[in-house]
Amino acid sequence: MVNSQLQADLRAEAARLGFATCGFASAAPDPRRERRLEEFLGQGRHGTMEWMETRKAQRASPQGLWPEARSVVALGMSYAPDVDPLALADESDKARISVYAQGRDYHDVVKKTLKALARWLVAREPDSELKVFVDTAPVMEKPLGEAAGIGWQGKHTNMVSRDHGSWLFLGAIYTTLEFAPDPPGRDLCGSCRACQDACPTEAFPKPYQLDARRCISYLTIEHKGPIPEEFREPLGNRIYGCDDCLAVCPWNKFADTAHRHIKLAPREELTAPLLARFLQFDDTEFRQFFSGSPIKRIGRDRFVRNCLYAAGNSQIAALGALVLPLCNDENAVVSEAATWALARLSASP
Ligand code: B12
Ligand code: SF4
Ligand code: SF4
Repeated sequence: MVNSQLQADLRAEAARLGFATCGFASAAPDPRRERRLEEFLGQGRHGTMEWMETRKAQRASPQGLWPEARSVVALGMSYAPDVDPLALADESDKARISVYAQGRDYHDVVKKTLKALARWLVAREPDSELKVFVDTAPVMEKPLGEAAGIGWQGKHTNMVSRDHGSWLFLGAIYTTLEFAPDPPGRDLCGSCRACQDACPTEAFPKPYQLDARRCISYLTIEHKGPIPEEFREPLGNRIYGCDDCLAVCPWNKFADTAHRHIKLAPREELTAPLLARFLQFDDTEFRQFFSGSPIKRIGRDRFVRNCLYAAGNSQIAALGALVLPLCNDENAVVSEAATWALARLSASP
């Protein structure tokens, strides 16, 4: 077992680098975690995210990915918003972008900070080995974060921290060092069901379980073709991701921007952008505008598709003039979305 001074120093270094929270867990397999992943995939709840299935064995446990791993250092970085993310819900001329995507790409910020922490650890323990992860690797960051005591997986399935609410990006370091595990996070949801009631698409078949195929985050970011008709109206003006189940969580009253990482502040022009502007984006403008943003990953066509559904929901007849030319867009998904939006705008009062 590693000496406790190193563990305390690592926590202090993580805080110094800007992580809001840090905890330790064993890298050994956890049968319950494996079974739940199995169930999620078995029920097809991952939709078209086939990458979750292909590397199931590696995702299920740290040692499935890297047999030499002995401990996990779980880290959370705050991106607490300045304003209520639900504030724009009724402003249909504006496009709602989820808080996590209003600033710089968090993958870059978290990865860079994880690497700095990793360098520090290797300098202290030169014989140890480690690997750093954020989001894209086959790593179950939420259950590992819970095991490491940085919070618990709430009924909306995201990690909630007593001190920072749900506005935390997660990252992990797998290491060959044997750290003493922290006590796991305790579930403090109690009888609350605010997130379950807030979901506009009924994406929770049960508390603590999400059917990604119904989630607006999946539909607007991961789903490539036309979004099924039943979900288009519930999208409202959300054009990239969704925050509703997070935003209503009472534990977010403990989240404050003082703990937000300095590089995760929102870009002013993404906090309440005009839908009309985005409807006019061609590929070049899209790439330029979203350079360094996670939104760039979905490409212009999927982005404009989402904006067209929002236009169709807006009841702003004047947007028809911007939607009309998109009915002949080269991309079939865009042109179909434009035709749908135009029909809705013509029928609106
Ligand atoms: C795939 C994915 C998605 C998918 C599926 C989400 C999901 N819930 O699985 C989609 C595209 C929908 C998505 C959306 C979002 N995501 Co996402 N996503 C991921 C990713 C890449 C993998 C998650 C995963 O493994 N899912 C598989 C399922 C099986 O795992 P699970 O959610 O942990 O499910 C557990 C529960 O269901 C539980 N369970 C089942 N039954 C029961 C019963 C009881 C009683 C209990 C207690 C538990 C329980 O067991 C399961 C296994 O542990 C992670 C990054 C990573 N590598 O971990 C980011 C990640 C989870 N996403 C993140 C974020 C920020 C979001 C969004 C908020 C973005 C947005 N604003 O639009 C939304 C939130 C939607 C929501 N309510 O979950 C953050 C979450 C941070 C946090 N504080 O938790 C992560 C960790 C990325 C990061 N590095 O920060 N995401
Ligand atoms: S992110 Fe939105 S659509 Fe997805 S589960 Fe939460 S409230 Fe429902
Ligand atoms: S809104 Fe309520 S039920 Fe949902 S995660 Fe937060 S405390 Fe738990």
